[in-house]
Order: sequence, then C-alpha cells, then structure tokens
Amino acid sequence: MKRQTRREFLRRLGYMAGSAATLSILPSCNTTGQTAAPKQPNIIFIMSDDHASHAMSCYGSKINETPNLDRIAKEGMRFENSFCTNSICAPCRAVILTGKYSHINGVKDNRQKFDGSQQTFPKLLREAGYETAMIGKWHLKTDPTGFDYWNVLPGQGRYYNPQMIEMGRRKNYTGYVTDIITDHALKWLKERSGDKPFCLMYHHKAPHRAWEPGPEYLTLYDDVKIPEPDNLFDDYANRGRAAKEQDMSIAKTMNDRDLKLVAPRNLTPGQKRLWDAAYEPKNEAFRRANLQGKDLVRWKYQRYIKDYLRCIASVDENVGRVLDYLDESGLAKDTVVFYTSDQGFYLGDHGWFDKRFMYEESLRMPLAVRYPREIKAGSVSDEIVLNLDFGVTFLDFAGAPAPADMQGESMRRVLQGKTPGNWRTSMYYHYYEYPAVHSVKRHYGVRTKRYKLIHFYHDIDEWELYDLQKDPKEMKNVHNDPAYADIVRELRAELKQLREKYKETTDPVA
Ligand code: SGN
Ligand code: CA
Repeated sequence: MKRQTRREFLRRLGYMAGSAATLSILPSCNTTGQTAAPKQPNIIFIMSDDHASHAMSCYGSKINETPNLDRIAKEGMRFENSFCTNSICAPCRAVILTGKYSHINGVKDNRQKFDGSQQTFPKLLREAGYETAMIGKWHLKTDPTGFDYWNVLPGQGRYYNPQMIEMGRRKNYTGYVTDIITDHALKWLKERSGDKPFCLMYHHKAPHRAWEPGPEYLTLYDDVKIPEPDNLFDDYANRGRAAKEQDMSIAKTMNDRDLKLVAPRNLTPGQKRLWDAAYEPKNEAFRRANLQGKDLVRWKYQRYIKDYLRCIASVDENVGRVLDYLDESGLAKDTVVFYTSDQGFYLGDHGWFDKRFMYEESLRMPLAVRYPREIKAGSVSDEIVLNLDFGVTFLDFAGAPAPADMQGESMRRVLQGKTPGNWRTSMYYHYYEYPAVHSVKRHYGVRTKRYKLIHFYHDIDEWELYDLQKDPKEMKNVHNDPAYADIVRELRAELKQLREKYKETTDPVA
C-alpha cells in the first residue's frame, strides 16, 4: 500500500470513528468457493513494546484511534483478560519463547541473558515443518535461535536510523524504526520460498520510552487536549509503600529527553530540521509559560501521552501495510494473526509511566487474534489467557504436540468459542527486578476475574488485596478489611497452589 500522508491518516481516523462497519460473521466451516483449510496455517505474531490496551480503540480507548489494529479484533477475537506473568520486556519475551515461567526459563529480569540452547516454540515449529523468522525487537542479550531468518535490533534499538543485526551481521539504516522493521517483514514475506507454512515474529520497538514519533506524526494531536486519567494526581492513600516509593512518576521521573526538551542525538540534518520545526515552537511557549506544580505535571502528561500515541500511530499504519499485503497476496485466509504487546503501560494512571507492577494497566497485554477459518469475527473473550500460552497455542495450530514441561495452555479452543470446562480461573504473577531503575519492589500475586492479591517482599513485607469489581482502578487496598478475610484466606490458598503447580521455589521473603 502506498504510504499515506498525515492528512490522509487523520481523514481515515475520522471516517473510521464515524462508521459502524457491519462485519460478516464467517462460519468456521468452508463456504462455497473457499479452499480447504490448511493442516498447518501460517502464523504472524505481531508484538509491540509497552502498548497498553487502553490506547487501542477496540478496547475503548478515549485517547486515540487504531483502525488497523482494530481490524484484527473486528475480524477475529479480542481478549478482555489477557495478562503477562512478569511485566517487563526480556522476561516476557523469554516466557513467550519457552512457554515457561521466569524462574524456570532463567530470565527473571532485564539484566539476565537468555539461554538460547533451551527448548523454544520456534525450534519445535521448525521440527514440525515450519519456516520461522524473527524481525524487530528481541532484547534477550544472546543471538536468536530456532529461526531460519532473523534480523533484530541490538538491545533496545534506536527509533531513528537504527542498527539491525541480520543473521549475525550488523547493518545501519536511515529512517524510522517502525517503518524499517515493517519493510523487512514484508520483504521476508514476499521473498520466502513458499513451500512450507511459516511463523513470522514481527516485533516493534515502539511505543517504548523515550517515545520518539516518526517524521509523519510529529505534529499529530498538536491541536487537541488529550483527556487526563482521573488518578493522574493519585496520592497513594490507602495503599502501601510500594506504590509510594516507586520512581516512575510523570511529575518527578521524566527527563528532558523524555519530554523532548532536547532532540534525539542521532538525527540526520533533514530529520533534525523536521523535528525542530515540530518541537521548537512548542518548547519555546513552554519555557515562556514557566509552569509550576499541577500545571507543570499537566503539561508533562500532554507532552508524554501525545508522543506515546504518535508512536502508536506509526505502529498502526505499519501493521495496516502487513494486513493489506496478506489480503492482496491471498495469505489472509490461511494465516493466524496475533497482535499483542510485551506488557501494558501506565498512561498517566496513578501519575505514572512505565510498567512492572501487577496493577491492571501494566498487567494487561492487549490481545487480538484473527483466523477467519476458526474464529468468529467480532468475538470477545473474558477468559484469562497469558503470555505463557502463546507457544503452546502456536504448536496446537501446527498440529504438533506441546512438550509436557511447557506450562501454558493452548488458546485454540477458546478462540473457536469452545472454551474447555477446566480453563484456568486464576493466574500467577511474579516481578523480580529490584533494586533497579524505577524502584518497583519485588512482588508476586494471584489474580482471579474479580480479585487480586499481591505480596510485596525483599526489603518490605506487605500484602495488598483489590476488589476489581468495586475498585477497578485499584485505589484502595482492602487486605486488612475484615469483610474480606475469607477472600484473603481463599486467595492465599490459591496462590500457594499456583506456586506449587508452576514449581516456583523462590523464597518470597529472601
Ligand atoms: C529503559 C528505560 C526504562 C524502562 C526499561 C525497560 N529507560 O531502561 O524506562 O523501564 O528500559 O523497558 S530509558 O531512559 O533508557 O528509556 S523494557 O520494556 O525493555 O523492559
Ligand atoms: Ca516492554
């Protein structure tokens, strides 16, 4: 598809917002003229970095529109209760690759290296006859294994003029990372030999900190005020030390680079001209205004959220290019497309950015899956699904048995609208990276559809309980409220059982 101008993009957003498109519900069996379902469908696993579901219009975002990402949900299934088991980048990716919790796969935090010699789903898919590729953000510190082709960013990678490592060889590119990763993904799709089913992992860096928008979107949202979350000025009353002692607040933690008061260092002269033309007038007005107190926080929130959403606009546009290619090439009907993010993110909620906490905004992973042959268009599931489940699910689509030591469950029957009767009713979480950047204390916990119990440990020993039905924004810890004593008892038992089930032996008060 031809690259669209910002004006075209905005016009399309307006059009999308106004039209209630009627979508046909495709039957899971073949309709006349359709070819037979392939034994092994192709898989495209699209993952962005730090994209919170409340910044996706199919999840009811009040702050942006994501028409292309929404297509996946509208033509497939959207998950209301998709969670990660450890809300940080490398650990989440290691869980996805292995189908095993962090304490088993060895990557508990962003500092540990992934042992690529262990069993992973790409290796198993290859054994099952798939061609596999990994393109984009990897962040696991060792070279990818199990892929016929890989081309990844080193570490976090750069937004502008990134370097990429293609099968071990470093190359520099001029341009914007979201476009470049997509160009590589499309090139691979177009050039692969085509005689095997494929699994493509197409992983964006965006919208990770420091939220540097692409050249087309530098002034998107300039003329609007993005609504603030109700708890932008949360004072953490009724909660424990962990929420009070974090270092990820919009008010105190953001620096001049985050706020674009200084330009990125590695722009070409042409990119720098565009950048300065977009930011300098706004920065000059900001400096003149000499804002203080809450007004300053409000300004920082607007600057942050607009840049974050601008990065998402590029992701949305580029995912649209891939979806268009699947349509044009005829691959769409035989390809299962997943869209998710390595975890959620705080969009000013509780006054924060970043992730890590087991609180809702960062525990949630957006998840939409399209496969017209099996998934009813426009369906929504509230079953609890986890990043732990992806590998087993892919193997199920490939018709390959999942090894007994993979800890996830296949989502395939949930996707078909036939959830097994014994599907999980709770999930286990564990975050380890403390002391470290953002100062989020170590914690583990259990979440059911209604409740969440968390134990913060290490240099603290505090329990929190949230009643998500009464308090969806988690503003009041009711752990010590006698009315919840029975719930606490039940959840503690559930937590113990989950820790045993997943062979979690980490001493919680070590
Ligand atoms: C960097 C960011 C942090 C972020 C971590 C982990 N700082 O250190 O804000 O929490 O990555 O993110 S930055 O100033 O370098 O952007 S993760 O998604 O890779 O886990
Ligand atoms: Ca991330």
